[in-house]
Amino acid sequence: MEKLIKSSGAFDPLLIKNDFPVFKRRIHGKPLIYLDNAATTQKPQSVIHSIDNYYRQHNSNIHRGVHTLSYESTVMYEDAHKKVADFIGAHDWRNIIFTRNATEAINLLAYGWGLHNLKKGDEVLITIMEHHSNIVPWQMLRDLKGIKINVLGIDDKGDLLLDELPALLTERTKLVSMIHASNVLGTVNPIKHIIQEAKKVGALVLIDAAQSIPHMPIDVNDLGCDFLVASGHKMMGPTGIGFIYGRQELLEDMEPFMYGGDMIEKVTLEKSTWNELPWKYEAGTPNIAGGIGLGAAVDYIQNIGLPNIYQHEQEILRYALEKMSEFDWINIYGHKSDSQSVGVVSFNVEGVHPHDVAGMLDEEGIAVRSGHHCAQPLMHELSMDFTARVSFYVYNSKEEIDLCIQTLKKVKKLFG
Ligand code: C6P
Repeated sequence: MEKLIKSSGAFDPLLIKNDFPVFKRRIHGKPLIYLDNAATTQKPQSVIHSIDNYYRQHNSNIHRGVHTLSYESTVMYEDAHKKVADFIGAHDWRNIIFTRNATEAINLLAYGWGLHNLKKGDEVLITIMEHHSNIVPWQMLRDLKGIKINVLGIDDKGDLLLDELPALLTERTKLVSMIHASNVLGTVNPIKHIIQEAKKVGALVLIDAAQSIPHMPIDVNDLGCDFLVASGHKMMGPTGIGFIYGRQELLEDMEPFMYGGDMIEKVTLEKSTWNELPWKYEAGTPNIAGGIGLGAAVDYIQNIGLPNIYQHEQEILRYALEKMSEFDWINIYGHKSDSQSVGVVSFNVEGVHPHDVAGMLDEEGIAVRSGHHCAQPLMHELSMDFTARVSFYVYNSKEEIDLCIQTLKKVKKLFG
C-alpha cells in the first residue's frame, strides 16, 4: 500500500482499483465505472477477507463464553470499536456504539435521548439539507411529545443561511441535529461554527457525518459535538453496521433504545439494570462480522490516509465540475459558492428524465444514482423532483469522468 502513495500524497486510482474485486466485473460488456459512492462504496479485498476469515476461523458469540473462539471474537469486536474511536479522535472506545447504520443511530438517539429529555415546547433545529433519516425521527417526537422542529434554510448558492441562525437558536433549542456534508449538493456545512453557537444557548449537537466521514478527517473533540453518527457501508465497510459517537456523560444518562441480551447487567423479575458502555446500547447478539469488517475498512482508509483521499476527490470533483459546466444543457445543483464540498454532484440533463440518464449511463457500465436521494424537502426547495447524481471515491479517475461526459452527450443527442 505504501508504494501506492507518493510523497505528495497523490495515488493512482487504477492501482487502488486492484484492491477491489468488483472492478473485475463487466457491466453490459463494459468495465464498471462506479460513480454511486454516496449511496454505498465498493469494498476492498481486505474488508471482504476480514469477514470471511472471521467466519472461517473465529465465529462465536461475544461476551458469552470462556472458550477460545468466544474470547477471540470478543477481542476482535471490541478492537473494531477501538479503531473507529481512534479514527474520529474519540478518547474512549466505550463511547462508540455500533448500530445497523446511520438511520438506526439517529433513531437510537431520538428514542434513547429525545424521548426522555425533550418536553412540549422544546425545539430541535435541523437544516433543509437533511436526509429523511434526520427529519422523520424528530417528527415522531414532535407528534409524541409536542416539540417544535425549526429548519435552517439555504441561499440560492446552496449554502446555509447562517444569518438566520441567531433567531433560530434560543434557550428553547435543546438539540441541533444536522448534516455535515449534503448527499445532494455536496456542501460541507460549517459545523464547528454552528456547534459553538449552539453551545451558547446550551443546546446539544448531533452531527450526521454519513457523507463526510469517508472523505475527510474528522475529530470529534476538536468539533466539540455531543453526538456523531455514520454508516460503515459508505466508508468501504460492510452493510448492516454503523455507529454513534456520544459524549460519555450523555451516554451514561440516556435510556436504552432496545432491551434484552447483552445490554443488561442484572435481571430479576422485578427490575433490571444496564450493562456498561457501549453494550448498554447494543442489545442482543450484534453484527460481529460487520463490526470486524468496519474495523478493516478503517484500517484500509488509514493506510491510504484521509487527507490523501480528500485531496484526490477534490481533484476529481474540480475536474468533473469544469467539464460538466462546458455544456449549458447540464444543470448542476449546488457548487455555486466557494464553500467546501465533497465529491457529490447532482445534475439534470435538460429535457431528459434523470432515470433515463442513469439508465443510459448504465448501458455503458457507468453506475450513478437518480431519484430524490431521500432528501425530498431539499428537492422541493430546489423546485425539483428528481436529479441524477455522480459521487466519487478513491478508485475514480479523470478518465472515468471523461467517459461519463461522453455518454451524457449521447444521452442529450438521443433524448434531448
Ligand atoms: N444516503 C444516498 O444515496 P443509511 O441508509 O442509514 O446507511 O444512511 C442514511 C443517510 C443518512 N444521512 C445522510 C447524509 C445520507 O446520505 C444517508 C444515506 C444514501 O444519498 C442513501 S439514501
